[in-house]
Amino acid sequence: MRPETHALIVIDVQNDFCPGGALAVAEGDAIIPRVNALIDDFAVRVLTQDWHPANHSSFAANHPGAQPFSLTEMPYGPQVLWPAHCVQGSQGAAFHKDLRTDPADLVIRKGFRAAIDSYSAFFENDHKTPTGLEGYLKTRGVTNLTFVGLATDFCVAYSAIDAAGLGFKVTVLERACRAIDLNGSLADARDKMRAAGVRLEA
Ligand code: VGL
Ligand code: ZN
Repeated sequence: MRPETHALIVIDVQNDFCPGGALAVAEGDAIIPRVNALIDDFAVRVLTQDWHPANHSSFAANHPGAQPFSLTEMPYGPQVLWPAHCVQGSQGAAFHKDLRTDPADLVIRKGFRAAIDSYSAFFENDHKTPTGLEGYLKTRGVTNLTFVGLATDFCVAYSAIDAAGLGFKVTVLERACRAIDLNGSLADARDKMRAAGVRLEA
């Protein structure tokens, strides 16, 4: 068991990001046995849950004429338009049934404001509005974070980069992550994580 200064952050292991889901990540469910084993190994465990209202501005369907996976410009910068996913209270937003959720200390929801997306567990996509997770972890004395989950190149990468910027020592355990990989987004995210001081562990 790792010390109380080390937290496992499990990003978005939800039905919509697993095969058959609305924004399925290839082999998204394949990581679950590894994630469950890690949950036993860490004393501090946090789960994140992507949690959007049906009118969320990141959904292509809410932009007349826009195709899923196209880019748009939001007041806070460029934003990918996604298929509708992780709608609050839907089966797609629920955690995968095989994920061991009972041992979680905290479940933090993100993306609940219609006008702004939130990939990161720490800040919304304006890189300013906090989710509160920094305060939770720091007031508990946590210094080291290990990230696993979905998807490597979006919510995992944004969370890991923000965490490094907040002064945490950060590892992304890639074998317990899977990527969307949209137009080279995985290679790009790996470069940016390394540049931010995130340790990538196979
Ligand atoms: C995610 C796209 C949209 C993720 C969430 O969990 O990586 N990606 N919403
Ligand atoms: Zn989302």
